Amino acid sequence: MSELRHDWRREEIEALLDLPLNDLLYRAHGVHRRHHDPHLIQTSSLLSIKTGACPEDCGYCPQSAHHHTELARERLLPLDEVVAEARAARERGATRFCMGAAWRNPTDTNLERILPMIEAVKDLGMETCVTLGMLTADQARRLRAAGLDYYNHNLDTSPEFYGRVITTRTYQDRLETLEHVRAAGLKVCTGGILGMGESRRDRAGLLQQLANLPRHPESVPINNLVQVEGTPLHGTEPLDPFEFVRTVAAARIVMPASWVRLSAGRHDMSDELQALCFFAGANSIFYGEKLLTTPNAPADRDRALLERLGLRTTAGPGEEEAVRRRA
Ligand code: SAM
Ligand code: DTB
Ligand code: SF4
Repeated sequence: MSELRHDWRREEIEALLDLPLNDLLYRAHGVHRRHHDPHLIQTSSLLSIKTGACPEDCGYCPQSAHHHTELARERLLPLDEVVAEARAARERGATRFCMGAAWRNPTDTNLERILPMIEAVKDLGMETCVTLGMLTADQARRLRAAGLDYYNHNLDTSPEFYGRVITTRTYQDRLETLEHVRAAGLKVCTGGILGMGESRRDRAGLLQQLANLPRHPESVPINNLVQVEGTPLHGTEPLDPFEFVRTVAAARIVMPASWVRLSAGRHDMSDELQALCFFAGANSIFYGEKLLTTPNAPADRDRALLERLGLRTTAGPGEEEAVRRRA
């Protein structure tokens, strides 16, 4: 469809973010309805399969070995524990299971242990997603061969602001991992974090990078910074919630067919703010009591919220594909 563009100029996206809120919401919701069923929300559950002691220095992250947080580190979980968690998530109604590891990149030995996890979760009839850090082209192909559906690797912010948040790997490193993921035939999940002290121009820069990838990511997580004591970004001035909504709306406009996920930060968002984000085009959430290491919105609160808003969750990968085909 002609609305799918890959030549967004930063100024155009800034102009969207600058619109009066009602104009921006009206436009985003129109795009949303042309490409998606506006009553459907996709649900993913997260599990940290290897926690803490990460060599990277991401300023937002409680798992970095560079920061002094309360977090207890954990080795890679055994296969049976992972499968038990996936089964529990399926019983709660999640259709995708995302496994995250606090690595700079997996070694080939690490990867050998991840492949059976992917196969076992697939056998439960769930979609699979992993986020393991940087990947080589060959590692991406091996993950695909094991049946992996999605790889999550975030650009996090604009190229200019990036160096203020992370120094141990470059923006280009991240783009290269995304290329390997795409080339292997995996679906791409990539987005960013808002509320790190970045400017509106930085938020436009992040969206520009995402939308101008050779193909739009299938899934775009928009996280609101979860401030954890001991991390360098703890104490950052919180983002105006309307600025968060604006960014979700602009993401919907520049990536019309992607699933935009209202990701970290929902725990502290009001029901009304979340409803506004769904109107602006968010149609996916993390579901379950925990993100990787921090609390998520409780599942019963989410169920009640979706019901109050007349929203329903996707029944599984089949329905998500059908929706995508209509896009
Ligand atoms: N270590 C791997 C990596 O960074 O690629 C995978 C796990 S990492 C925790 C996955 C993503 O979680 C990060 O890219 C970041 O966008 C998000 N994240 C981490 N800490 C966060 C926080 N405190 N608030 C919001 N998002 C966060
Ligand atoms: C993403 O964009 N957000 C998720 C997932 N991808 C892996 C992670 C959020 C982590 C929030 C902080 C924590 O719980 O450790
Ligand atoms: Fe490590 Fe990922 Fe956290 Fe960065 S975001 S410190 S790479 S776990």
